[in-house]
Amino acid sequence: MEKYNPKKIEKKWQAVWQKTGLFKGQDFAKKPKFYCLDMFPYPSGDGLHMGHVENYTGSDIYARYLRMKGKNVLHPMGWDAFGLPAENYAIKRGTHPSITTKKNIAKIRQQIKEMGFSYDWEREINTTDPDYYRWTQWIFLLMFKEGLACEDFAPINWCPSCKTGLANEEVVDGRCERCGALVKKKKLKQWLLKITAYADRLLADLKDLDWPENVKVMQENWIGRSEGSEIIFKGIAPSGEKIDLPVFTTRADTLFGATYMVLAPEHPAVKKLVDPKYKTKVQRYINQAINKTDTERTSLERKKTGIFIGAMAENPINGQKIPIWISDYVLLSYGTGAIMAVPAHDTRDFEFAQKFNLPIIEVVSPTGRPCRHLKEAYIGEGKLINSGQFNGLNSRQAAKKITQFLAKKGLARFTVCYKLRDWIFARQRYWGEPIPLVFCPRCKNLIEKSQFSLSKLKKTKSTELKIQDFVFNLGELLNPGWIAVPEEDLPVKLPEVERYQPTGTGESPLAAVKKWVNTRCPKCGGPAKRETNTMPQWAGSCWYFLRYVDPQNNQKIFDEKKIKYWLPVDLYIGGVEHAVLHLLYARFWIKFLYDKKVVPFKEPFIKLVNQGLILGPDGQKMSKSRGNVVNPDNLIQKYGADAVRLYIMFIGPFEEIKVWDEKGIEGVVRFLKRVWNLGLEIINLKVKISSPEEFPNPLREIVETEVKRMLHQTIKRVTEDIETFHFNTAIAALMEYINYLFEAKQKVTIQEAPEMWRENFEYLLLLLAPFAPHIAEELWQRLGFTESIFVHRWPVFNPKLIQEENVTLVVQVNGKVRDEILVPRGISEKKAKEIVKESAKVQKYLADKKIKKLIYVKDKLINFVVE
Ligand code: ANZ
Ligand code: ZN
Repeated sequence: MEKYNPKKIEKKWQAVWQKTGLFKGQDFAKKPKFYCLDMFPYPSGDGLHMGHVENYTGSDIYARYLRMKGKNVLHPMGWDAFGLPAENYAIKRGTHPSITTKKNIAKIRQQIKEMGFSYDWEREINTTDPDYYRWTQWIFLLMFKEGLACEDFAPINWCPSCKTGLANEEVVDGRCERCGALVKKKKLKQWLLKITAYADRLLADLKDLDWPENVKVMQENWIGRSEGSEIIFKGIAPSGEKIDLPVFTTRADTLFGATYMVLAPEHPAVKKLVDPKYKTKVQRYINQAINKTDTERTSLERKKTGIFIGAMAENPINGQKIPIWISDYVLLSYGTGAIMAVPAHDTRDFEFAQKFNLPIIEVVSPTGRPCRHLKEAYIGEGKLINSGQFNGLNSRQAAKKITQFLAKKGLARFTVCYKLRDWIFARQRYWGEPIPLVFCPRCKNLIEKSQFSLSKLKKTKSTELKIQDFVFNLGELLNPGWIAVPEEDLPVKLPEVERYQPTGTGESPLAAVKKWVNTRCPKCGGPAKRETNTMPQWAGSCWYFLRYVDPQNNQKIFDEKKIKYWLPVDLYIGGVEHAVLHLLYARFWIKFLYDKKVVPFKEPFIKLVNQGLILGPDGQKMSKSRGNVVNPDNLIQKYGADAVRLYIMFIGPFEEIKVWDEKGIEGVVRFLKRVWNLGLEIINLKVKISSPEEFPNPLREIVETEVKRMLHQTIKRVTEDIETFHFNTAIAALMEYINYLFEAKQKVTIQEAPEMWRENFEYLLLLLAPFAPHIAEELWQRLGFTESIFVHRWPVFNPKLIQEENVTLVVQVNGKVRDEILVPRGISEKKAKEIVKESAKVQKYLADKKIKKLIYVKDKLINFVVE
């Protein structure tokens, strides 16, 4: 018999599917639409890794399943090709990133095609294509014109190895998310996108999303909303002048316990307050602190450092004078950059007070009585003590009352703080979208001389202002000199350069391309210079899922009708590592585009599923340096794509961590061979349809019903398991089913009942098709079907047919058999008792008798012991 040979069939079907356009999403089709999206890969030089294979196999099963369920499925693929990973790879190779990127894309595309994924390739996009990034720039300008992009000179995260600034989201435990180098602080000119303006909505709308709980929690924590109070302390300068020092606290109830204040070292008030005698020492401390990253500064393990600045502050609640310190554990960028320190009730303050011998006053007690010797901060809530008129109140009431009390004097207010910072949106690197702005000194002059004011502009409800002959948008007014490139001049193309390596000076390599940099101001025509920073790698992925619906449109970003038909994304599958990067940024852009009426929905991804990490055979994270990376190419070569697909789904639950074990793949291959062999047996049977009379077989009827029941149970299991992403158990069900068929074949041969066998086998193929599409399609068409198996409808199970079978229960009274009754399998003792008592034969022996004891052996026997 012909052997199962995936090499022979897989390529063939991939070509046929492609040619017949089987997986095209049909714009505006009447069928219900389903947008099934994968996180698109960046084209790394190492090609596809197992995480991709897992991700894309899962979504492919789902997409193929939904098509068979009658949905119009959009399932596209593209390349996230700008950014650090692609560029770092090119630098290492010494080859221009535009070349390596093209090569890497070609390689990954081929690997993906070899896996037989059902993408609609006509919709392929590439974020480095000028026809694509034209629209990335267009969205950026939309934000700029709304005043959501601002130039800033604050110290930012700087990766000394990648030689670029990084967003906070790209710094993980103080290290560069890409290369792992320790991140430093560096003062640089930056573009910020005001994601903080959307903090509340990004938080509130999480509740409507069908996302894994842990991802929602990560976003929640990242946004970090804190309700509290701002309370104004008065700092006393050496001159005697009093300076307002607002603090942010979530525990206004502890105000009487504030025994000192701490300002962030870079706090602007420090200069005014510092006692001249302390100046040199203070300056030395400040210089040290500003080079440290926020993570380093706030790390709980680090020993606290700090210094008294020689000035006192007044506590507004009781006028008490307390010393003012500076310490790097207070961050300038959070709250007000200053805190009231309450060592009795805050762990960090406690440690600090102990180290520097500062007083500790207990003001909250769980019992309402003071605890004489505090060994650590009591951070819980309780009753107020040592707090004047507020004694006896519980913490929450007290926080409210104290804030209200001070608010009357204008010394406090309720407020909300966020951990979320604005998105640092400029990279000093070559391989990214150019930021479509130019700097014009003449326009800068015009704007600055005009003395325009934002509040006046707001009153006119306009975001534009005419100054002399020129109309400036809000972005231009807020960033004097920066002029938006007109829409019709987009894209601002990335110039071809020979030197693309980062300079490390804080300037992008583009700055050296004088011919490109020097240009004319689109507004006044004067000499101007282009912005030379590029966008971060996350820009292109903020909106790529919109472009898939209309990838070739060269008039508009997309056709609104297509967006309305396909979006939002119904299912998004990808790795959990994007929980606060890509997924937060994309939500932000969509909310902005919604506000601008560019898209008609507020959230891009309705349902999110994260595939679980696949560990190397050694149980460690797969990495090149560990040498435990499994290469999909070799596996496809050796076993075929269907086997790889099945295996990677079979090793464990889709959403959980799994360990790679190549031995398991043999089992999957055995399964495919059994399917193949059974199929050929059925297909090759050349006899005419036989009648039951021809082969009298007493088992035939029983086997037929049993096989049918098993089939319908399998349909139910596989369907439900696909719906819930339990692909591993779906495959297990298919394996059990085929084993069952092989057993049944011993009882009733294919020759004896060719019709039954054929029918059952057709169902098996339909159920197998989403998982192992090539073998299913091959056998399907060999069975004589002329249309693809994927246009055939998904089987529906008949609930009547899978009902649990009945068993015969032997009924005894005092050990004597009185009846045998058919009952559903597995019923409880109580239920059995009820059913059995109905029997007249049994009733006779039980009438008026008291039951002393009941013995029940499930599915077998019930024995009443009566007096
Ligand atoms: C007094 C106090 C007493 C505080 C107490 C806590 C416990 P979350 O919940 O994270 O918002 N804080 C405020 N601004 C800070 C800054 N810029 N750098 C470092 N720490 C800062 O934390 C709010 C609390 O963190 C605030 O409440 C403040 O300490 C501190 F028993 O104020 B608390
Ligand atoms: Zn100008």
